[in-house]
Amino acid sequence: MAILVGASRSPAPGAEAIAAGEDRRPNVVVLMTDDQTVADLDVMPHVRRLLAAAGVTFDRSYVSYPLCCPSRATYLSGQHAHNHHVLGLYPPTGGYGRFDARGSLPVWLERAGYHTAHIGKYMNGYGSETPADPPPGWREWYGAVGYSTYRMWGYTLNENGANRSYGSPLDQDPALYQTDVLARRAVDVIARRAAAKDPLFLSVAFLAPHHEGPSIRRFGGHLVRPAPRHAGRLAAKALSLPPAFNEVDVSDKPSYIRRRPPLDAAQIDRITRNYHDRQESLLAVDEAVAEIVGALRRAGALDDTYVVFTSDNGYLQGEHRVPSGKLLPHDPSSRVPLIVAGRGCPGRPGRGNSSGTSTWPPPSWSWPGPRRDGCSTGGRCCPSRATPRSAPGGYIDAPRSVGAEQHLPS
Ligand SMILES: [Ca+2]
Ligand SMILES: [Ca+2]
Repeated sequence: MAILVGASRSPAPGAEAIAAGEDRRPNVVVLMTDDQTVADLDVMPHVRRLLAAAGVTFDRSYVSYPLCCPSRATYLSGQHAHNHHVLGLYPPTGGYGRFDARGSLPVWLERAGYHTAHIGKYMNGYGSETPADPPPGWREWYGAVGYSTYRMWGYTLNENGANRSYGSPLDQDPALYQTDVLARRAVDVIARRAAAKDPLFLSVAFLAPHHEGPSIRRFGGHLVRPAPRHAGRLAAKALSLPPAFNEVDVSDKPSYIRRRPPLDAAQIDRITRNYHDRQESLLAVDEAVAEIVGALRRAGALDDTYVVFTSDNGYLQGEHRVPSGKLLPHDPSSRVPLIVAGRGCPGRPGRGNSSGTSTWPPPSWSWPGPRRDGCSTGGRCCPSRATPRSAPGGYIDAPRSVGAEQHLPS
């Protein structure tokens, strides 16, 4: 990331230029999906054409803790979980209430003069275990509230301090599909702010392809509902079968993999149906990306904007005999898409490594202004208060001890 921004043709302006009213710092738009794998990009032609082909694709981007809340806390703090202390999804060891948002990315960027806006999912427990108040640092806030986050219809957004509900869970009004509503809000923010004097930091967090809540799944029999216009679109698609799928020889794996029997036909059938649901839900995200890039272009701001596309964690779908889930350190769980498009990024399939959300914020964002408080992921300035056990035999016990046991793969 540092190389990309540093490669910009236009040098970052100095403090003198900003003081003189000539702020040419770039906009940054981060588009984050939830539980998306790298392989899922094959159903996202707009992402591939508008972002990957115009930017750099990091093909080995791994998150350090592949679970929503700890990974998003890392994205917002630049710290590993043993430093930001969000060790799971729920109190007392995890959740939004555990996160010290006073020292986080939007705070640093706002302090540096950025117009900051967040749309969509934030961190688990926001608005359920804590009040639904706009967190520090966000000048515009449209955060998904509590468990309603996990409904494509019938969800609530806290809009700059006031809760607003969209539809009802089982009434699938095409106009109120969550992904589309988030995209329209993003387009609105871009139209108002992308060409403004202050640079824009826009964070858009989509629920797709994460599963919806259990009652929704029971009602319709789908893991996650696509936009009505995409229902059934991928029903005939063959399941992806990477070499790790239903791994034959697991003698090289830790005990929690070795003790799993091979997947049976019923499990593979369920994995296939879930695979179709997840990828169909991503079709609306792909269209949202086209809308967002189009809005930047219309605003005349595309050349002054870095667009980042990534996911908070990946997902297992039969790899290493695990039918579904994340949290484990293995590749499809910990590996995420990471694409950066913008000024100075080569318009060709790039290659690079990244440590995923823990690279945030990129060190080069220190052009005059944003300052991270505290330590970085690699620094030694913050002693660890809680070091998760990471020995192969003990790994599976660490999530249990921090309240994430319900997210262990099934
Ligand atoms: Ca996630
Ligand atoms: Ca093996």
